[in-house]
Amino acid sequence: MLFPEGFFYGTATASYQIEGAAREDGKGLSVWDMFCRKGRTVWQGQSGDVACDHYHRYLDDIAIMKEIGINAYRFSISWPRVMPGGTGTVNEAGLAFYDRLVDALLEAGIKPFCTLFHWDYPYELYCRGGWLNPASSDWFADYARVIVDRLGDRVGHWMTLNEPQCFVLLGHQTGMHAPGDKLGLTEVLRAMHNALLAHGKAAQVIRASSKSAQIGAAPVGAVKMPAGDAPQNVEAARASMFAVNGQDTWANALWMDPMILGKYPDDAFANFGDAMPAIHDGDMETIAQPLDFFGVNTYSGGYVAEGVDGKPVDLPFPAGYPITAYKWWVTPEALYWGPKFFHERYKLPVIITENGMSNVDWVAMDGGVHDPQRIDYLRQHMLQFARAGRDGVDIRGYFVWTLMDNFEWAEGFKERFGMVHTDFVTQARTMKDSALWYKDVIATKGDALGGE
Ligand code: IFM
Repeated sequence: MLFPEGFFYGTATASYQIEGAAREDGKGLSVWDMFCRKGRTVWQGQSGDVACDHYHRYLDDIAIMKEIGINAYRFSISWPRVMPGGTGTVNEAGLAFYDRLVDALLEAGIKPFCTLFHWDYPYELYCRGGWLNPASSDWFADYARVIVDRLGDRVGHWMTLNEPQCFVLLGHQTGMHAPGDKLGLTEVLRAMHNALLAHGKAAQVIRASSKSAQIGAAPVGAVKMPAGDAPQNVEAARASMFAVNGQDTWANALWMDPMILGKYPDDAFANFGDAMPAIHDGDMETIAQPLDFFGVNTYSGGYVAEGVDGKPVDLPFPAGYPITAYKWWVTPEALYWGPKFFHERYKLPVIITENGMSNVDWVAMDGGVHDPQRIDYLRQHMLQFARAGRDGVDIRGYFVWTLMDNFEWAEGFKERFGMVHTDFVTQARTMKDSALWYKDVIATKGDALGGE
């Protein structure tokens, strides 16, 4: 068997990318609502106002998941839908939506994996300083408590933050994502520290409510792979994967070491100097709550070899190397080396909380949506993940990003990552060939993947 008994064959989505209903039932504004209105921030001026209209069509979407045979669904909660101002008043209508969603998932035999935060930050809190405000982690803990109190009797798997690297760095350093700020390093690292504190405090809230809850996060996993299996290149890739080079704020260890090992890496202090955030007594203990799994979103990796000076060097990709529609390198081995290195360092069971690709898909003359590249991409990545499992990595689940084509942030609806095609004019859903293929993979418990 390629995958262990009880393996989660899942798919993942995020609230702002699919729900729509941006102004309904008392929902508050998020930074993404505001960012999309700014103009020239998102491809073709698009927004998630309607997106996949999942808020109204969730039952149909769950029926599609059931048809595919998915046994776990990772979704996120829109914080301002539940708490329009970010703190204080709870919007019962918004909360009730997630109640219905969870009930319908369970009814369909699908385990709910709930992500507390996938980027749609309450605009009201942004106006109060957002992630730079020292109270921001407490705001998040209060919000987490509302969600856990309501859904904790039925949701067993939780992720605190989705890709904190993205919402902190793309949102506050490069300005490519909401809220669109371009702050200096000191402020950016302060936002990082507050987000990490938010993770820790939310994990405490979940644990206090249920000892058996399975808690993790879903950071970006930037994977380094050795060029060939030569031991010195494997060592170079391992070292590179956890190094903080120069001013690289994306470095894995900068985000993951605090969460799991309870400290920022030494090279972060050496490289960032006094831009590193003030660390108050107890902060690192708060951030490093015991976790039950290492969730990680991985799409691609880079090759590394040992250089002449013995240090790791990043290798360029050869001309014509495979890329996705989004122009991301196709490197299936990332799902072998990534889980292997993360498991060695953090010693937690690994769940791939996102993996997938954008493709140029449309409904063909025969009515189908033919996406052989996606099938091949998913197949190769799943096989590499299974290989990590054979090599001793405790692999627990794999979530395809994503169920259906949706709002791909600054790229609008241009990048189609779904296994299900969405017609954004009619909201018609069409299962792509990859959905039918995944159905087969799940029904055969991975056997349909064949060999490497
Ligand atoms: O669509 C995003 C998702 O929201 C976070 N991870 C990467 C995906 C593809 O870009």
